[in-house]
Amino acid sequence: MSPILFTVQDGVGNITLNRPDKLNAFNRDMALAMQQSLDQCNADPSIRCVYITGAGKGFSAGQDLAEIVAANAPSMKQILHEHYNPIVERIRQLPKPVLAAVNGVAAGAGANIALCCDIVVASQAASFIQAFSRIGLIPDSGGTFFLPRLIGWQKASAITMLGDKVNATEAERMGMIYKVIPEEGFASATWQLARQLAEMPTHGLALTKQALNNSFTNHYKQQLALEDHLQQQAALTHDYREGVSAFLEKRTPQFTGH
Ligand code: T3D
Repeated sequence: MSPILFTVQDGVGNITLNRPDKLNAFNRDMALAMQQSLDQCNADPSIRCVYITGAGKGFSAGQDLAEIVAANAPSMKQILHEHYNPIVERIRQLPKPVLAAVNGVAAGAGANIALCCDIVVASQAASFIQAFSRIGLIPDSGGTFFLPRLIGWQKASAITMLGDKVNATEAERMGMIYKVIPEEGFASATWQLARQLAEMPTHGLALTKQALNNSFTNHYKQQLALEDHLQQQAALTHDYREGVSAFLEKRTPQFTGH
C-alpha cells in the first residue's frame, strides 16, 4: 500500500496520508513520498491548490515510533534533515495555497505539518496534540515557530510542555486553526473549499503567501516595502485586470492563475 495517495482533480493536488492502521504515522517512505507529491504540485501548472488530509480516522500521529527503534532506523538528524524540515519548507515555499483538512487526531510532527499549512480546517472529530514532551522530545516541524505566532507564547508554552489534547473547537477558539467543520460531510465541504481556492488568482495568492512568510521576521518598514514590491507584481497579472473588469462589468471573474 502506498503511504501517500496523490491525485489531481479540479485544479487541486490531493495528498492523502495513507497508513490508516497506524493513524498515518510518518515513516521514511511516507515522508519522502510526501516531498515528491509536493514537488509535483509545484511543477504542475494545472494544480492551483494543494489539499492535504489523512486516510481513515486520523490525520497523522506524527513520527512512527516503531520505526525509530527498528534495525537500521533513521537517525534523529536524518529524520529532521531529510523527512520533516523538507516537508515544512516545501509547504511554506510552494507558490500555491495549501489547505490542511484535519480529519482526526494530529499529533507530534503530524500536528505541526498541518499547522504550517496556509489554511487549516478540522473536523469536529479532530484533535491536536504536541505529543513530543510525552516522550522527552521538543516540538519539531516548525512547531516552536508557528505555534506561538498562532496562539501566543503562553498557550504555546503550556500545550507544548503539558502535551495537552486540544480539541478542534478549542483549537479554533484559540486561533490555532481557521475553522471547525462538522464531521458529517467533512470531506466534501473541505474539497469544495480547495476547489474554491483553485479558482482564485493563484499568482496573487502566492504573493500574499510570500508577504505573510516574511511578516514573521520583517519589521514594519521592511514589510511596507515588501508589500509595495509585491503589489507591483500583482498589478501586472491577468487576474488583476480580469478582477477589475469583471467587477465593473458586473459579471463573475474568470481567473487563470496568471
Ligand atoms: O525520533 C523521533 O521520534 C523524532 C521525531 C519526532 C517527531 C514526532 O512526531 S514525535 C511524536 C510522535 N507521536 C506520538 O508520540 C504519538 C503517539 N500516539 C499516540 O499518542 C496515540 O496513538 C494518539 C493519541 C495519537 C491516538 O490515540 P488513539 O487511542 O486514538 O489510537 P491508538 O490506539 O493509540 O493508535 C492506533 C494504532 O496506531 C495503534 O496500533 P495498533 O496497536 O492498533 O497496531 C498504535 O500503536 C498506532 N500508532 C499511533 N501512533 C503511532 C502509532 N504507531 C507508530 N507510531 C505512532 N506515532
